[in-house]
Amino acid sequence: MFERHLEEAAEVLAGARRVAVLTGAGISAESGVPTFRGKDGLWRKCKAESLATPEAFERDPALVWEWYDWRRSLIAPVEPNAGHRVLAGWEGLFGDFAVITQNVDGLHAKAGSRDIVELHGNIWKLRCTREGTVEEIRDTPLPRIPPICPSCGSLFRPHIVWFGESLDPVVLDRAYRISETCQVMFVIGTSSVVQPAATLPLAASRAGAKIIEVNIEPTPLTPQADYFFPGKAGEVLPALDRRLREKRPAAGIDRLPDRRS
Ligand code: BJW
Repeated sequence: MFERHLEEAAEVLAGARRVAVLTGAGISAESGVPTFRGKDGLWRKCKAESLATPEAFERDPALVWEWYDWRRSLIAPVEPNAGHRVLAGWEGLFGDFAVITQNVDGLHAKAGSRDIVELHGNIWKLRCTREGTVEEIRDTPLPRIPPICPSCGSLFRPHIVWFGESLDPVVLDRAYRISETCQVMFVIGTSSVVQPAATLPLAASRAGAKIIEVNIEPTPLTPQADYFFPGKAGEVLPALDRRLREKRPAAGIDRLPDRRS
């Protein structure tokens, strides 16, 4: 069954020109980055509301910054895994190919993906709470907690979307545009419970895209997916990649003009 579905999904992919991917924490799990939910998830050890909300930051900015410093120290030595690398390799295979990620770890870019939509921000960036200017974080741990904007003296905050905050409308618009114009959408390693990200595959499906889900366990999206591959992203994606590349000459995947721009 798994093998037959793999073959079918590779066939669907081989015939597609516009492919989108939505990723979540599960794709980075095999690199050693903890997920949020589940038995070893971050929210098991600390409450999301006490760290990942604007109210938590207002209450205790130093505590929130220490938590992000700790997370950066976990992520800094980590390398992308086979799942990230397959997606980076697919960028050259299709006319349109974009990775929409909920992850803030920067591993898709480290693997070589270039067209990345970061829905929830980036843990390697900070933003001035007054001026809104965004800067890269170069030092881990930070030399001063909480960090202060050198230009206006206000607090810097992590460039991350917390619960109760709206996503950047430009970023979200692009994510919807990609979702609504793709022919195939992969949904990889996300529990599909956080909005509005969880709506993107539904928008893609409504617009006629095939949905291919890869996760170690079923999610609320699974009943609506055309294919569900139960397994690790770092194993399923390379298996699919092998089949796709066998079909590629016959399927005639070309670089076609980008219809999205
Ligand atoms: C593997 C694997 C392997 C493991 N291979 N797979 C009621 C209805 C609708 C919406 C809301 C509602 N109540 C509140 C809301 C809004 C809220 C929301 O959706 N809450 C839900 C939890 C109910 N959303 C928001 O607040 C968003 N803003 C917004 O909606 O604004 C308007 C609004 C505000 C308020 C009310 C209503 C509207 C903002 C969301 C920001 C999310 N931010 C976070 C944390 C900050 C980032 C950080 O510090 O890192 O982003 S939350 C956290 O969840 C993080 C993630 O990006 C996000 C998604 O998690 P993800 O990636 O799915 O990870 P997990 O851990 O959940 O799942 C991992 C999966 O991988 C699992 O399925 C595993 O099985 C799998 N897996 N190993 C493949 N090897």
